[in-house]
Amino acid sequence: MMAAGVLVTDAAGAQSASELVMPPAVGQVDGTGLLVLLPQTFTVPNGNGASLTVQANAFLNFPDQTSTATAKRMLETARTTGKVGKLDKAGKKATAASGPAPNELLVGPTIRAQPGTTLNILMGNLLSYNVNQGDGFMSNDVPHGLDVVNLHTHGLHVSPNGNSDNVLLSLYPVGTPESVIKSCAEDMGKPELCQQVGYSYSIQIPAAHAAGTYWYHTHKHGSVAFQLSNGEAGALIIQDPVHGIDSLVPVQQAAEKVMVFQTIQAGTPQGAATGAPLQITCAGVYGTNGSTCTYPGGSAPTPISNVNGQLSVNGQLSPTVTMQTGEVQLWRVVNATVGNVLPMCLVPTGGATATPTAYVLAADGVPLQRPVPSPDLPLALKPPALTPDGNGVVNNELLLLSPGQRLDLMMQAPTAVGTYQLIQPASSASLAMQPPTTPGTYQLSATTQTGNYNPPVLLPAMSSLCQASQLSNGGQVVMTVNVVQGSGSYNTALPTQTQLNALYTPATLAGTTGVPSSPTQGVVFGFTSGTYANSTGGASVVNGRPFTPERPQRILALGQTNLWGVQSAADTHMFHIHTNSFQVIKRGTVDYAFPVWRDTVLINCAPAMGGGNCAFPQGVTNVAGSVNNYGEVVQFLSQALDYTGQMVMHCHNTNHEDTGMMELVEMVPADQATPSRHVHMHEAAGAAPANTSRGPGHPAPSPAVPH
Ligand SMILES: [Cu+2]
Repeated sequence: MMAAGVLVTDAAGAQSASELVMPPAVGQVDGTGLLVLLPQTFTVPNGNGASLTVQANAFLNFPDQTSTATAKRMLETARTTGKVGKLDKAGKKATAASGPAPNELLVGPTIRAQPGTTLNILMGNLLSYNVNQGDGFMSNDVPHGLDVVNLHTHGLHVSPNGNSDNVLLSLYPVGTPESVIKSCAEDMGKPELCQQVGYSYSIQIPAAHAAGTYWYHTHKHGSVAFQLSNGEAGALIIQDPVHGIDSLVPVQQAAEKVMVFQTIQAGTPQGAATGAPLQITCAGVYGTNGSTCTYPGGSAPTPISNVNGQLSVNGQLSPTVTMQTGEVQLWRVVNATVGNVLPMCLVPTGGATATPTAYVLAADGVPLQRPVPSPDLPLALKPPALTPDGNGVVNNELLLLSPGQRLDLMMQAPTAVGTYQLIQPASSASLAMQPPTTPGTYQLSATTQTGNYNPPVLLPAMSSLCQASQLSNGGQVVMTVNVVQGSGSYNTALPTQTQLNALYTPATLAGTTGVPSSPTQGVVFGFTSGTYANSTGGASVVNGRPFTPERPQRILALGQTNLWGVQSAADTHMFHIHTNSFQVIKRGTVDYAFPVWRDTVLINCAPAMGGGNCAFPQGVTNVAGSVNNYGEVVQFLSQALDYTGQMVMHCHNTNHEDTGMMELVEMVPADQATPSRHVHMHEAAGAAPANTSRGPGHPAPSPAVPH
């Protein structure tokens, strides 16, 4: 396999100016990886125009041991003196003959680990305490604490407690007043959850852990979208040479491409000098409504114009990936965007006809297993099925890479040369629903339907997805794939489905005894401003309540099989739960052809994906008053296993998460749980409206002493 950071050359040996560069490997000192946040100025290369200069609070990348050791020293100095030194030249910059140096990319470094090992990470927060960033402010339904961080290992089945995958922890920046740390400790009830400048994580990965692509990012409630906008995310790859996809010869021989898709929402502050670096600010990320980003003791935020909304790949805009004719590459794709759904299809351009084929090895880090087809090949993604059956639902499910999700793909180039584009659709409007074709009265619910209206069409109709027309509708090119005439040796082989079926995955729940026949865990994502089922403004809530860290909002008994039913009252959401993956079995009324393990799943809402309220498509009315008119119900099976303790479930549209669309979930021993009860999917509609006021929060302490 290709090592990270190696530049790709095409058949002629010439490197494209905009060839996609891999993120570097995480820097290590004595087996401990370093993730250190520092305000930095980045050049974001643009294969389709002028590069951007962006100031971001991003992870430092380290080209060598010297720079890693330097950063560690700097972190220790900051911890003891409260002063942030400067990185020496070796620590900040490496030079390369051509193309951007790997350490200059606005993306987190890649972490790799094997099952049965411990991930030791020293996280450094060298950002500065700032009342204008809400750093001393606590509220559960407005963005705040933009310089306060922690570490989440998204998708890993590891402990959520102590110094493991604990997102209740706050790592405060340099210069945080004692009083702020103290009030954090009082709020959380545990002083150890309130740390400053540096924190050592120790995350034990079980010996039998599914191997594939995961990711890490900062997960401090109230600032996740802001931090993802700053590129505070990277790939976390679990490799298992015995039981993982890494054990398969075609995978070993394939060139590996790690692709971290991000939304770097940088813009120009009002009054900024011409040519000044773009900035990522609260107002730029969460909207220009001044009140959202005004904190006690702070001043009103500067309005931001022209916020960049284009997806970057490994910190690069519109890069190119070169493939040779017939080549099969290993693509490890991560959707680390703030909240963008990205269709994983390559669109032919410039007269090309054949299209590269994406074969799915793993979804959300777990090898995809299913009945062996003929010919014996892994599942190949196709353009969306518009009236899907079980197979079509699975295809659409995998095709629409949602925020938080990953895919491990074998990408097979056509046998002829050609150019292809990965396209970000312009807006939710371009992903509009297909209304029923026959007039009539239709009913939608979790369990019943009349007429010929079929809830599966609540999947966005997507008839224009995977077509070049997306570009004329305002879509943007995320990445170009250039297939050149092959020469020399390269991988053209694919593994088989039979081989994938022999790899390690969690034990299946579907079809086992004890599986509930109706949902035992019900979730409705919605909002509290105006009506519950309205996407405009207010707190973002789960079952009518915004997040609170004070008490668990849901209890899961260890070892109990739960059937979850999740739907949206307004807007599109992405359900994500920590610690334990789940097996998706049904969307709307359609059973999946085979269950798929995920840790994040898209929850659609008619009539459009990515926005709007769950109004029915044209001609569809709700004829039964007692049946809610929310979006489709997605059902999945899950068990809390191995770990007790508190973790979270939330929407991975991180704007929603930061404004309250999250629950504190506690996993308890089986004998301490209250009996589960069956829930009605629409019961949350009657829940009391949540408090949408910001509450008193905490008075802002005096400004930090400058250093
Ligand atoms: Cu959401």
